Amino acid sequence: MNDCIFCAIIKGDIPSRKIYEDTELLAFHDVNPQAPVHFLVIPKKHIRNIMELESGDSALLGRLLFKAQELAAALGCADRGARFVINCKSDGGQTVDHLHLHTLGGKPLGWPPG
Ligand code: DGP
Repeated sequence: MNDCIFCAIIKGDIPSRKIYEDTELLAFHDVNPQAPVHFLVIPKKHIRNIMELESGDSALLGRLLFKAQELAAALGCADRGARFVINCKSDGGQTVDHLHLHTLGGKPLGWPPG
């Protein structure tokens, strides 16, 4: 997708603070952190949002979730936990149309969201 910010990050055209990368996944710190730990894990495949997942994406999404768990633990969130969030479309507050899982931790987080 030519106009996708996260595809540009994957290509290296936009810099990011990468935490992890393999052939299918990229993880990087959020540019506007809402907690001491706030990173995103994205599939390199351009999937616009969670509503556009297909059955063939199951293993990819499983890997993505497990990677977020691993990285959250590595960043110190294993004992106290974290929040794992996927925003979707306008009502869900999605601002970047490339599927991404937020991981937020390092402090107690409020609930419910506003
Ligand atoms: P969402 O509202 O779920 O679509 O969140 C998108 C997140 O992406 C938001 O927390 C800010 C982050 N973000 C947007 N542009 C960039 C960028 O260029 N670099 C990084 N690292 N994060 C970005």
